[in-house]
Amino acid sequence: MNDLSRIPGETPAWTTEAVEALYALPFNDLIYQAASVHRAHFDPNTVQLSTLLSVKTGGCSEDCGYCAQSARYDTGLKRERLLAVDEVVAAARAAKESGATRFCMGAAWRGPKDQDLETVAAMVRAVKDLGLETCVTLGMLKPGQAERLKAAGLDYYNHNLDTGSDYYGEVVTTHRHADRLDTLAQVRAAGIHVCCGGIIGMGESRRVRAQLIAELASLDPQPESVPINLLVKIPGTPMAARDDLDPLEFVRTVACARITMPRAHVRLSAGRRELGEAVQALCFLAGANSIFYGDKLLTTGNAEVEADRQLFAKLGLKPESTEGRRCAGAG
Ligand code: SAM
Ligand code: DTB
Ligand code: SF4
Repeated sequence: MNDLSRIPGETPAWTTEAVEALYALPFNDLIYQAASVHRAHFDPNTVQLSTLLSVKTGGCSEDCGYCAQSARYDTGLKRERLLAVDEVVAAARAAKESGATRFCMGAAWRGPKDQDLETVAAMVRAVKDLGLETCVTLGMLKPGQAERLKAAGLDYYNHNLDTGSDYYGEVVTTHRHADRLDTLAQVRAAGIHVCCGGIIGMGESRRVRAQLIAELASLDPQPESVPINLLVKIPGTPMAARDDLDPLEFVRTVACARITMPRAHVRLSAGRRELGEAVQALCFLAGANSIFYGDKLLTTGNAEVEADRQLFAKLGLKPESTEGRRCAGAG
């Protein structure tokens, strides 16, 4: 089941039970196994840097129970129109100067209207022209839209499974887990790399976390990027008062993602600042090799760039260059 020689297209499905068995290992054994898989596929001291920008903020029709941007909850967030292309280019240029290699543009939509997609396609072209990898997350796609994004030069589409399929209905009711799979299939068919992960700490059981990892690892081909988000509790949302997750359970989740998806970039995403330096260091040991980098996520704060530089110096980590990765041949 954890044969390191698996090749894309021949991925055996991971079962929830098999991932639960990983979670149940003694912590040191789990981390050792994850670190070994990490070293077999990547330079363990290199971390890929992606910077986020919300290009259309707030007012979303969907009811995702964790989200600051749903119009259904009073989160105090100010709605904003779709940004202009030059505003996005300025932010992307700054991200590149800080050392990011990928620029991820997020929109608070159920899915894009064709007219808005044209503007996003222009953003993708312009960001790509700066020499950055491009990523967008726009919600559910309709037939033909993924092809238009691909033609604009899109490298990655982020669309998370978010939680195990058994728990999905507890988190969102305005779309279904199957809708997420449908958009992911369209992204793949258009030849765009898949960025797909989830959120933990939403009150789900360990079994649900194991199901999420198994369902991500069973996507065929597996996602090239896997963001692991820790719930950021947004006042006004139904999840504002969820209990804190044990940080070691977050580390275990990272390790399970690394073991089951050996070639993926596993990204420490939302909630990273709240983990603190020592837990982040454990996550890097457990196989995380990507972060969201920049002082802001979409609507909430992220670890400060200066703090990340100091952490990298303390741990001897270096940022990944796009060139280095091409040589390594990983996504
Ligand atoms: N509307 C699009 C969608 O739902 O795919 C794109 C934007 S949405 C904000 C992107 C992802 O951010 C979500 O799928 C979720 O995994 C993550 N996210 C959003 N709010 C979060 C929160 N409060 N805590 C942790 N992760 C969050
Ligand atoms: C992902 O998995 N996490 C990012 C990105 N993909 C789009 C978003 C995190 C959002 C955190 C809450 C906020 O800032 O609104
Ligand atoms: Fe938030 Fe995306 Fe859900 Fe809209 S679809 S509420 S932006 S997570």
